[in-house]
Amino acid sequence: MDNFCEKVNKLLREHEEFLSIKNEPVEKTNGIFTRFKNPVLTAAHTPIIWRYDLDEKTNPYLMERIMMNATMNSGAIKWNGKYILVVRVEGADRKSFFAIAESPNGIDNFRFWDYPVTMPDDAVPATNIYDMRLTAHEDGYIYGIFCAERHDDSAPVGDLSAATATAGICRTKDLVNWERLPDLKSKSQQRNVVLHPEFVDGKYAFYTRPQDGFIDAGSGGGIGWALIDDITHAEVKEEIIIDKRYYHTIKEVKNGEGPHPIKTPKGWLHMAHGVRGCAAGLRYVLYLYMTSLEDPTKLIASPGGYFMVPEGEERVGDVSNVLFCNGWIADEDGTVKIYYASSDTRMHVAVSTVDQLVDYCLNTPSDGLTTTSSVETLKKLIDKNKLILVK
Ligand code: M1P
Repeated sequence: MDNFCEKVNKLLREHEEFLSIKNEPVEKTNGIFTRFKNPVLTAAHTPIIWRYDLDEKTNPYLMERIMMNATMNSGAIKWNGKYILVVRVEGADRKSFFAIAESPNGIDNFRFWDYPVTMPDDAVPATNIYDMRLTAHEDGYIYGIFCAERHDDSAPVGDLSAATATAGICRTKDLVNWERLPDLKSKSQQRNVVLHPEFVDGKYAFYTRPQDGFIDAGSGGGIGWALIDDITHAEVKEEIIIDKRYYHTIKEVKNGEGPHPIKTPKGWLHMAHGVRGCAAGLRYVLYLYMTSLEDPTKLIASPGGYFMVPEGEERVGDVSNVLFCNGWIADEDGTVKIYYASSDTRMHVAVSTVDQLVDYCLNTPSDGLTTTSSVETLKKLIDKNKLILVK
């Protein structure tokens, strides 16, 4: 075998060994969820055939021709017994695209399908698309709602950073062929839009995140809710805020719905991200909340503070100090696999159960919004524990 051929074989062999590494739970847990030692997907997990030209004539140095920068914010679904992530892959050219990775157990051995998703354009093509939330809706389709980003042509000439965020809508029955529907019409810009899995009052229901600008949530108020008459021409006519932002909390600057909520006997279980500002920049953490089964707009549990924050190497990346989750999978046995990205760079999994997450939501004290209230809450727990310890 010639030298080039040997080099290619080595590359493929080493990549396969890397993809096959078993993931292990970390021993320390807080009783709420368990993290795993290795990220489930990094840029290095993307296929060799995406990155290298394997033809000696055109790539004699066996260089990476198309570099991949990150694998992040992924939608998730269980499909034909496999754990599927619709990954936001970002190339070295800063363009994000969707690609599907599947695993037999949801915690390791994720492998990308050979080709990325070919997403049809809307009438006005987007420059960048990302952060898909997947919903297997009761109408029989799997929907993907994602952010479609375009240059803001109303910005002053020369401002090449000004952008607009709109919710793109697509659907599929096989995860291969995607039908693009018109983008969501809304008075404000929108990101972090998610489709509820059931009809509500016979309509499609969307979690929204109205925002004043591309970055600023501004007067947006928090996570919204809108009923849509026709998903093939989706328009937000009325929007109410169901999970508000508050001063001096983990979601002071902005928040956004994660994946669609999980239906539990005690209510809809939601994952979201909350953002606060500090001298180091924005800090994105994950939090949970619950809404009523009878009225999904009614908040029934709002545990105070965060559920999960960036830890260790998760804290550092392209956009540091960020955890972001737009995919989780609840298995038939009640296990929940939470797929979260750290610092806009890599994907991880954490494992919990519906029972644990619901217990966390219903029994974690809510945020009293002042130090006095937090101290009183803490004292109550200490009093209770001291009584138990003297027994
Ligand atoms: O960089 C952190 C996140 O910022 C945005 O989220 P949000 O709209 O809530 O601020 C998104 O661009 C997201 O992709 C990114 O991870």
